[in-house]
Amino acid sequence: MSTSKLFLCLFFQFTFLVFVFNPANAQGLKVGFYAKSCPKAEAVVKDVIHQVMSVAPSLGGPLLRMHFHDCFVRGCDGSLLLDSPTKQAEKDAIPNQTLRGYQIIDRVKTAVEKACPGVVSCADIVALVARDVVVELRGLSWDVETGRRDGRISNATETFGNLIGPTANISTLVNGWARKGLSVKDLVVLSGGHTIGTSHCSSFNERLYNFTGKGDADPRLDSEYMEKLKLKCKPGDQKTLVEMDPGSFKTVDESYYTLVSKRRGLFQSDAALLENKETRDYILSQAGKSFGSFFKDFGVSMVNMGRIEVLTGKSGEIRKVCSRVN
Ligand code: HEM
Ligand SMILES: *[C@@H]1O[C@H](CO)[C@@H](O)[C@H](O)[C@H]1NC(C)=O
Ligand SMILES: *[C@@H]1O[C@H](CO)[C@@H](O)[C@H](O)[C@H]1NC(C)=O
Ligand SMILES: *[C@@H]1O[C@H](CO)[C@@H](O)[C@H](O)[C@H]1NC(C)=O
Ligand SMILES: CC(=O)N[C@H]1CO[C@H](CO)[C@@H](O)[C@@H]1O
Repeated sequence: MSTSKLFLCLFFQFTFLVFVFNPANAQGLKVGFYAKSCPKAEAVVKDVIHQVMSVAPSLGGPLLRMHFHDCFVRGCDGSLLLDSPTKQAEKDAIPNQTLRGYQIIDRVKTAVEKACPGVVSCADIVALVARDVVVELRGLSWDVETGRRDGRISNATETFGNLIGPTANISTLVNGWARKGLSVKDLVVLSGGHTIGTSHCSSFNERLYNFTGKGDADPRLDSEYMEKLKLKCKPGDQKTLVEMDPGSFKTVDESYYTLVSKRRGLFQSDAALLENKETRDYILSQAGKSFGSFFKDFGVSMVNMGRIEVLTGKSGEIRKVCSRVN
């Protein structure tokens, strides 16, 4: 074999290997996207989140939820983080009024910018932060795909119809998730995010006091649990916070499924998961199991969610400051 032939052969073998083993997915994301351009990126994020969570673990809930709200409106492009002088950005829309923790994302961004200016997107920071808070709250880690770029548009109106509210029934939930390329399994697994965090009474008050507009209660809610909730949430209460997974709202565990199986899910959208065979079977399979598949499933579904309508390659930009476009 001549040298040139040998080279050609090696070249083909090499391209073949790259082709087969390049871990980039169809959307252009891959695990370790910053390995060369900013090798410290993930460690810096983890470090800041570790510090934050050691003093304020209750920020875990809103920081996990942030990735969900970002991804469902205009894809995981950091558009949720943009400020609007006229209050018409995603973060100004009603479902976002209960979000918080933007200052933590800014803090992470500042630290990352210090290590490698202009390299790491805000959209990726939100995805990495979601993983790191779950790990801090004793969940299982997963590899986060990175390479997202930041969008330049944020529009409050787009929040409606894309983000599904807590009164949604099972068909609205399944269809809404399918529109984002997510499966019924992703729906039931990611609803398990409600194993941490708190909710305002206003997000479920009608289930206690005015379910069909006739001063009645939601019959799907366990009556003993309802009485407990009524002690905390008075009619019309907009402000009080309740733990979504009482007793372990700062721990990622399977108890969300135990609660839902006992008709103690907080939202109608949680209760609705008992009304579809696949979601119901999953709930029953995890309820009461301290080492069920949920822990691993969660990472898999988070990766799926993190792929929604992403901007990669030359689209979008790498924002310098997460709350405004460059
Ligand atoms: C299935 C559709 C979903 C609906 C209808 C829904 C709805 C809600 C609502 C109404 C709240 C309470 C907000 C408040 O009153 O303060 C909440 C909180 C929360 N949600 Fe969801 N959610 C859904 C899916 C998800 C997903 C996919 C995740 C993440 C994987 C998630 C994570 C959270 C977390 C962590 C909180 C607590 C936030 C805090 O502590 O401030 N949710 N959700
Ligand atoms: C925001 O989105 C709505 C609904 O898609 C659209 O009608 C409106 O023109 C958009 N606003 C801006 C400022 O782009
Ligand atoms: C679910 O809710 C949607 C929207 O509110 C409604 O159009 C639909 O009829 C409901 N489906 C069921 C099965 O109740
Ligand atoms: C219950 O809902 C109905 C219909 O939406 C409304 O007219 C009524 O004022 C509500 N009652 C209370 C106590 O909020
Ligand atoms: C956290 C945050 O930015 N919340 C905003 C949500 O939207 C309302 C208005 O619609 C703002 O007042 C909040 O500041």
